[in-house]
Amino acid sequence: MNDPNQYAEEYNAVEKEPKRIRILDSTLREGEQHPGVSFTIKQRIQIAWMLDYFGVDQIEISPIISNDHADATKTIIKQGLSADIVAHGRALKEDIDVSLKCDATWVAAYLGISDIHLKDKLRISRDEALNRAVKTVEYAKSHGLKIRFTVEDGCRADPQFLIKVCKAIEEAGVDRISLPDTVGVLRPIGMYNFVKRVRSEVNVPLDAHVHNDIGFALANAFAACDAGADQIHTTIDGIGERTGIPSLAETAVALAYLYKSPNDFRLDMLVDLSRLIEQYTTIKPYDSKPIVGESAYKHKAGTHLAAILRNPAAYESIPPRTVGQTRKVVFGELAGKTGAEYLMSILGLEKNVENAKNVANGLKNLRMGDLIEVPLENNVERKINEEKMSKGRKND
Ligand code: HCA
Ligand code: CU
Repeated sequence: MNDPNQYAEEYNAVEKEPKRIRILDSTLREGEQHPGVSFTIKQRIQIAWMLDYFGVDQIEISPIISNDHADATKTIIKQGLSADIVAHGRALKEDIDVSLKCDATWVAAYLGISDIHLKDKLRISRDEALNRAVKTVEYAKSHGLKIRFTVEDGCRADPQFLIKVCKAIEEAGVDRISLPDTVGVLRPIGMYNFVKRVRSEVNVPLDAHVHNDIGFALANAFAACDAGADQIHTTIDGIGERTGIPSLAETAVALAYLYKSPNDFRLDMLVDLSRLIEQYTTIKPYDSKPIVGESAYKHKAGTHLAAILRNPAAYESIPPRTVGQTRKVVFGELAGKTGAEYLMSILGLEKNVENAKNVANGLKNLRMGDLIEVPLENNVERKINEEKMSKGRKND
């Protein structure tokens, strides 16, 4: 049999050479903007270590929030991790100075450029904003820093002004530009057009920072990459302001499996990373959350059970172990005869078609939903497969 995903992969393979998309993880900055989330210095350091070991390209943290944050930033920078540590702040000299005090080599500065941000938040004119953006980049460059500039709320800004700002900061030597959908109002093709517009006018590498207010964050991040961005902002479990941004797990798995981006991520850490954040925030990812949710690898319907007992790929896109998950079989009212047989084999009961039918009926009549959950490990899987093969397919 062919690779079960072969034809699907042919639909996905739109580019000749997959390009490498980078990840900036902002759990320590955007993530801390999620209601109820505040890490201790120690936790921030541990999260940074784990993110670095996982293999993200950049880790963002905001030293300007408090002395604690500055301490954490300084300590993390001292560790000499492989990932760049990006110190995030407003487009102000004083914020760059805080980052310099932390010995940052990479900084990010953000400035709202939409009319609503200029008028009702910053109370400055377009010219003042343009000037502030250029001055901030020049200031950072004069201190030997690498700087990313975020044109906050950029997709709601007058496109001509957006391009004017991007060109001016490129001229001033900016190293990256972050193009955000700050309030989550773009559909994927809209994000594509937004990024394409900037891409056609400047050569600076582009980041995609997209909010999930309507649930389009992940799709928009990848639409941005199709239009020329080469770095996606994520947080562990997608936590962030309001409904957050793309989750690290979903982004990294999509990059590896759907986009074939040549990264070197330790995907099997994804569940542990999620559990760590759950422990530090007490926010449990919802049950059906992709990759890390409790139900992401549970199989319940009898027809599904019957198929995955023969070949899990029938109902799984990627094997659970690759992301640090465990496959589970749920025995409930839907388990059917195959499920009942499997349950009996686990309990050490002799195989018997009549009894299996009775057990299946019993499960049905109990009507208690998910009665029992059992991890279906690979060795069990192998045993079942061997058994099946030796007996032929007479029960199919
Ligand atoms: C913020 C705004 C920001 C910045 C994004 C970025 C946004 O909360 O400070 O710096 O890339 O969503 O626009 O998170
Ligand atoms: Cu944001």
